Amino acid sequence: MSEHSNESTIAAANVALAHVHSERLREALAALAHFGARADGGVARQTLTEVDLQARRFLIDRARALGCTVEADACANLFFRRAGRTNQPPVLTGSHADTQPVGGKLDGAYGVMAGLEVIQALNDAGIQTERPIEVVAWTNEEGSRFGPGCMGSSAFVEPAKLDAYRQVLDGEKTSFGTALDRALQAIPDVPRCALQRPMAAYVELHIEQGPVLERAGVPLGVVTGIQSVRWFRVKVTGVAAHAGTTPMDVRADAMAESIALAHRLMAEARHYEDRQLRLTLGRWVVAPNSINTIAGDVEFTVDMRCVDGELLARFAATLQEMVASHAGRSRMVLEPVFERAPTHFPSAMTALLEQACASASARAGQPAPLQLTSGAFHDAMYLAGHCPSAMIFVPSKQGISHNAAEETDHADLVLGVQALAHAVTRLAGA
Ligand code: HGY
Ligand code: MN
Ligand code: MN
Repeated sequence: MSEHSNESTIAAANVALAHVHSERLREALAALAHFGARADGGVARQTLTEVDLQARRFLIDRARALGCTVEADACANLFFRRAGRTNQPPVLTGSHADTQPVGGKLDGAYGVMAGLEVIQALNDAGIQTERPIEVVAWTNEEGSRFGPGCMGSSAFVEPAKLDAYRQVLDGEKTSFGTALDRALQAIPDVPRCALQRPMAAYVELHIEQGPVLERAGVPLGVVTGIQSVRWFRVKVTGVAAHAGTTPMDVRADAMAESIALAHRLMAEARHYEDRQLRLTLGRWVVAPNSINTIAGDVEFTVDMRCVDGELLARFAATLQEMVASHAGRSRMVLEPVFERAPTHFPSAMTALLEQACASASARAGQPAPLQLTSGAFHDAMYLAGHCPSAMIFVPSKQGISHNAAEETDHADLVLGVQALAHAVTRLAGA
């Protein structure tokens, strides 16, 4: 990793840090949150929906107003580029602009707007870096409308994945490929760039989405890695029948048999709570979904995570065994959706972020940064396989995220962007 420790670069990094503008950041976050704004203060901006396309246009216009050139790759990842003195592989920062169905204003959006704020700070400071700097808005990090998550970043790193992603259908039977083509057609003024372009390094700034930093009273976290994750769909096919006339002993009740499996799985997960295994059965689709008809079809999702990748593999095997040995009248099928082993960021990157966070914290009279592992997955888990990568976290109030109430103190948001400005300037060289 080519990081620059010469005097002039460190001086420039501190100047860039000092040019981060608090009220400009506040306005930028509010402006992006407008797209898909909900009455409860949350944001509904699922990937490649109309409001997401409008938000993309907003980001393109805003980046161009900062003097950036804009490109999009075949997975509609948007890249906002600030030229450097040379055309060496750029330093990449950014995150995702898509949200959960009921998301907050900051998950992903913060990292994208922080990257644009770093560019504005460098512009204001009149700093020209050696390497170009690019800010990325990844497509479909959340994986809620189209599974799996991180389609944009994983296709960027492993282009062979894109063909299969294009076939994935959402709940309205729209394919990801159709939505993707529509998104690319909506930006005819944005030239195409290749997937898998060489990058010098990747730094992602994100909210923690958990309670660790807030409990520690520390405003900045250096993320050393991301826990492993596996997603599955369970499809249970029974026989829809009359709720009143059908005796219990002849039913092929897809809901009763799904609930039985869910209970067994939750009970099994409780054996590993001390090992930080986490299990979520977040989405249930029931047909015909009527109060007085026995469920004929149930599909539910399984999200399992653990810092210990081997333990997670054993737990996944337990689920597979439970489904394989299912003896009810309904048919039960288990479909893997995606899996990612634990991610470990290189110590050279975490050390550089540690210095950047320490500079920002010291300047603000705040405690030194904390090192932690991310419970949430992020695009950085794929970029780590492409270039030296790492992440910076700021606290989430009460650890809440994937919820309209998601919030972070503005002073902490500013501190995170200052640390990012320092780190990106160091990596790009000045
Ligand atoms: O699910 C996740 O961990 C991410 O927030 N999409
Ligand atoms: Mn996120
Ligand atoms: Mn998220």
